[in-house]
Amino acid sequence: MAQTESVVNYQEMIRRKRDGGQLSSAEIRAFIQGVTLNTIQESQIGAMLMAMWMKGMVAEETLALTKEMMMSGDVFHWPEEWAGLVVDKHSTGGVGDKVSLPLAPALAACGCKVPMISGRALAHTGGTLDKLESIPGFNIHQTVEQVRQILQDVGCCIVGQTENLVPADRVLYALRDATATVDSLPLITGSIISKKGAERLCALLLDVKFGRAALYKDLNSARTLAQSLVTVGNSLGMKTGAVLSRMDAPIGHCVGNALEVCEALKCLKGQGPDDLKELVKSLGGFLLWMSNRSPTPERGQMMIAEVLTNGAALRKFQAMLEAQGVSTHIAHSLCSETTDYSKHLRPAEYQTQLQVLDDGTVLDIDGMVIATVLHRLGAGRTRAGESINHSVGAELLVDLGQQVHKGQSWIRIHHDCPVLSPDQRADLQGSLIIGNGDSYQANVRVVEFIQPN
Ligand code: IUR
Repeated sequence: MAQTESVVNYQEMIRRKRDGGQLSSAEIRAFIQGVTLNTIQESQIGAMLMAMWMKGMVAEETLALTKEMMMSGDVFHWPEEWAGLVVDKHSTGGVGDKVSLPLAPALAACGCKVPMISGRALAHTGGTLDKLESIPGFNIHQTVEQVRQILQDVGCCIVGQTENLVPADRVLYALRDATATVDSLPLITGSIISKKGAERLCALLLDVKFGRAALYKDLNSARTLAQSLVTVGNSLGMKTGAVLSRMDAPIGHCVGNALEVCEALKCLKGQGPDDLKELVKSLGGFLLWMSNRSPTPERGQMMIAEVLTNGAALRKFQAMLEAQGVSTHIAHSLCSETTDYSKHLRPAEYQTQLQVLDDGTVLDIDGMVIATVLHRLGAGRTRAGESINHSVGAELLVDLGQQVHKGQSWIRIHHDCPVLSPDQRADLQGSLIIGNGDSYQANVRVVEFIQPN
């Protein structure tokens, strides 16, 4: 990338944004070029991020920011015969969210090409890449050429951001974290959509979570983010839609990297918890419809259900594991009906079960509390680059709405330290809400769909 102007007055640009002015597309280009080429001081980037956070950005500025970020490095190019087939989804992050693992191969089994570029765990949210790395040999690092070859041979891959894909985001994201400017609508939009734009997708579905264990706690603010993402995605030429989905209790029964891989494999074998299956079918159905593979979202859901039960999605997952470095023996064993997962995914040293303290109905399970305890036990990371323990996790032994009695085990914690502390036990017990069954209302996860415009 060549800088268009030799001298850029960043100070003046920061002052104008600080004072509530609007930046032109040329100024935003100069700012992103400075970030990418390292010709702007880090203090100036931090100041600009704070000005953007405080004053916000109008739609034209957000679009220009996203476009310039997308063009700051490599963009994928696909063979012409894949026109209309290349799809992906992005989730804003949740607890127990292993949807990508069954969804990518299910879409591939329905004829799509899915170049899924995923992220790592940060704070309480899990990361798809960390989950997959609990499988021995799985290599998230694939070059642009390797991604193309895997899509040709298998139809889906799940990889990390390649070195030169949206390099501006790498710099900005780290500085947003350091300057308390992560939660800015235009900056989140630029970060998420620039990476998806660089994948050159024909259709993109965003799973924007709201609730206790989500970035946005209420439906309205999640909807505002979803609308911003959908608008900018469509302006960049991708057919972009969004679902708003509830993120209070964990998705499925398992939280923690290796345990979530086991649960995803069960889903691919036509088993697994209903809420996970529903999410995979819903998101997949919308994507098949958006990419004209099915006449309606409902028909798309049926297609996804079919490949989850007839083994086609499981065979794609097995092929993807092998293409990304897992030995044929391990990939085959994990994907067989009678596998003992603990032979390949290291179990934690200890397991502790906690018991229900009262008779009643399970009204709620606070996913945020469970994630926070697991984080402290080593399942998550606080800073980028920290290592994590793939074996730490939790299995829920009860469902929402279930009638339970005092003394019944409701959660099994997998941990490598010998005992849970009294605080950890108390926090976990506090996350289980037992009450009168008459007040229980079953909540669907997906509450709204925002159509491509
Ligand atoms: N995921 C991203 O890719 N970018 C962001 O800014 C956030 C989540 I928040």
